[in-house]
Amino acid sequence: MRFSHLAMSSLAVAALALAGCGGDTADDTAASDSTATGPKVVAIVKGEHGPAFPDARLTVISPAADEVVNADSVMVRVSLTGVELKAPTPGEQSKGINFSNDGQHIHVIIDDKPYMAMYQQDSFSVGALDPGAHTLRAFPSRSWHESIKVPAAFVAHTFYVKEKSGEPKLKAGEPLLTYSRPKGDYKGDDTKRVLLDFYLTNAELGPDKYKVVASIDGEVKDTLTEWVPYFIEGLADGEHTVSLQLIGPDGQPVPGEFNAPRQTIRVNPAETASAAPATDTGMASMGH
Ligand SMILES: [Cu+2]
Repeated sequence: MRFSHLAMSSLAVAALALAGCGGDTADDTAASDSTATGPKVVAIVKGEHGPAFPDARLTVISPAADEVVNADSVMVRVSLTGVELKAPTPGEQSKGINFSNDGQHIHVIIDDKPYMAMYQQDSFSVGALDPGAHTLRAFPSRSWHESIKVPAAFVAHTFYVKEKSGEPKLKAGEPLLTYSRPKGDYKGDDTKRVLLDFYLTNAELGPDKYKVVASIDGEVKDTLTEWVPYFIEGLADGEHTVSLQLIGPDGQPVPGEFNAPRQTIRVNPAETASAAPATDTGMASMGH
């Protein structure tokens, strides 16, 4: 037992060493087929749905649709049933991916920013926002940040700060792609399998239907035709951009403010490194 354990450890160390050296050239990521699995090849691997929450239902009480908020700090208040906030999701320890020690939570997205994690139903501040129109999107997630893909648990609407000005960016009934993960910083073992997860509204994925093209560091990695969680493997240390593009059944990009989201993440950032890009700060530090 002892020897085999040691052998496994050595292998793991060797794999880490391989992953750590070289591989900075963009060219070695050209293999987009998932059969290539060297440590330097970035691949997107299809995952399985986590435990189901068929009764999940989320209502955003405030800011309500079209509400004009007259406060310096916007407070979010929701009603969530069918998902217990702060409870661990069964299986979180064995998935080998990052999860929140604080359990199940709600992903709250303002405009096109990275989500903020909300662990309570009220008194959640999303900070100060510019006057005018904003978009709020919210949905519950398992402790490992996989969205609960139940239509009644997803909310998206426009609200206003201080004044009813600006053009609402959400169009009712139109296909909507909502980026959720990956987000922020990943460290240690959490870097081996990084959850790629999004929410889809008014669009069904399929080979002859809508699709999501996923790119990493500007290179197309996969065309996703199933609405399931995915995992990114083989990410080298450093900063990476993850971008998604919703494609219509006609093969063309789907118009819409939110249908080509992009976020920057960091893998094993040096402790002394400067903060992530401005769009990510604050959100990332609010954690999980
Ligand atoms: Cu989360």
